Amino acid sequence: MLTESQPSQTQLHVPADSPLLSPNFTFGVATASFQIEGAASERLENIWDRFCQVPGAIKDDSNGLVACDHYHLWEQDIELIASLGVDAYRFSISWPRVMQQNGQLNEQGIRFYLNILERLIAKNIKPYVTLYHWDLPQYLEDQGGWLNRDTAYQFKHYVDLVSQAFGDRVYSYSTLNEPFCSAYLGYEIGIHAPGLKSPQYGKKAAHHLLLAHGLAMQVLSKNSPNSMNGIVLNFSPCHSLTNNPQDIKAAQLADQHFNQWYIKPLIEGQYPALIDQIPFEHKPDILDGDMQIIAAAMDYVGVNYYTREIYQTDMQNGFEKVQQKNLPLTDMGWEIYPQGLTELLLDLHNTYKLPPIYITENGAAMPDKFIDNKIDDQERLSYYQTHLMAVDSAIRQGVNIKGYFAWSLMDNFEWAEGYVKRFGIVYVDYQSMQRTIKASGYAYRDFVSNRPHLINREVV
Ligand code: IFM
Repeated sequence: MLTESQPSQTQLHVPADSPLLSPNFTFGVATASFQIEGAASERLENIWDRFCQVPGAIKDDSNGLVACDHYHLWEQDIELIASLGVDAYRFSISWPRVMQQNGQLNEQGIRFYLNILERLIAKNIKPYVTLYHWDLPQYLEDQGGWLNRDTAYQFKHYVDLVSQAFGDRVYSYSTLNEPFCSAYLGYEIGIHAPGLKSPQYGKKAAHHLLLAHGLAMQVLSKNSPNSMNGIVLNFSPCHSLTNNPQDIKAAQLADQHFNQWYIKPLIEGQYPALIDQIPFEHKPDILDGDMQIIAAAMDYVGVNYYTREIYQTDMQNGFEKVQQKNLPLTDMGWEIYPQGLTELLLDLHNTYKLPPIYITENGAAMPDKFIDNKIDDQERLSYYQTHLMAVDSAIRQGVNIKGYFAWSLMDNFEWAEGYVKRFGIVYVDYQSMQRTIKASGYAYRDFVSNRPHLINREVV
């Protein structure tokens, strides 16, 4: 199922003294359950199954019923990961696959993940497990989803059972992936599942997600004290279109809403000052003790970075996103802006007392061309090159960054964009399910496999 022809390629490279070459720096690849697994009939319905049925919700009218069929092809996919020579694999657990509606474990679902964990460990690949990457069981959405405080406690229960079942097999747990996307895209502007649209919903859903994170951290510190436990957040630096003070203020406001709203409560136990400015109906329902739960100590923070955003002032909302012309863009229409990653990491480092950082996602969708059994994706390769150098630069300036994960291992279901946008360093033919390593995948493999400590180990 894996085509072997290797295209001519540019290599990834960093200076010989780069901190990225340290034996303690982890390189990995990442995926998420709904985006790759398929086998929807073997689990409970989730909010994305339902959302995919809404006409027009998904650009190509597709769904996750089969996806990359990883549920059946997991063994060859782990071979593929091993062939890339990476240290770690970040993947997510499908809550509706491992739990039944009666609150008990689904043993078949647990077995699926135990097999994966055990095979990864046997191959010396560290499992980085995400506990929630957006696929909420639909029956919980029917009870209010993340607008219902009880969902946070349901999450705690699921994490309790799953972490006991996984024992000591997991190297790192992340409670949530990108709560901003779940809350804002899912409940405020409705372009992600469950597709609700109200300015009153976003921050209420976000609070329950953050509470769920804090409750899960309590469980993990009990059930899995030896794993590294934390959360994964996405950030886009917010720049102002002009130096005009109103545009600068607009960019700062957007930053409070989209970035600081998530990291500040986690690290400092309080929301940004913006909370005093938003209308009462938009405010989250914060109960006594919530902020202490949310601010549980973490072993690391995962940072997902793709692009920056540019804002100008807007009379109605205070800020408005601007799409500038003639900027280099990925296939998602996102600006390629590697210096934004260094800037973001330095800002986080200078603003907060953070635990170590992992870059848990970084990568690009590009219009891949499959020619002569090869995908010569030089633009993606160049994206990785410049972003790796951005990480190198941040570490040299004092930021404690411990690892980097390419998003994604393979092309997959890109949410509202369906299967049209391809983020993989491995190409997936959705008819045959054949996987083909792209030029970027070969370059990533060569880069991680040729790190000095690995070469020296072979010589010895
Ligand atoms: O595909 C997604 C992933 O699920 C979460 N972070 C962003 C990626 C690209 O949009």
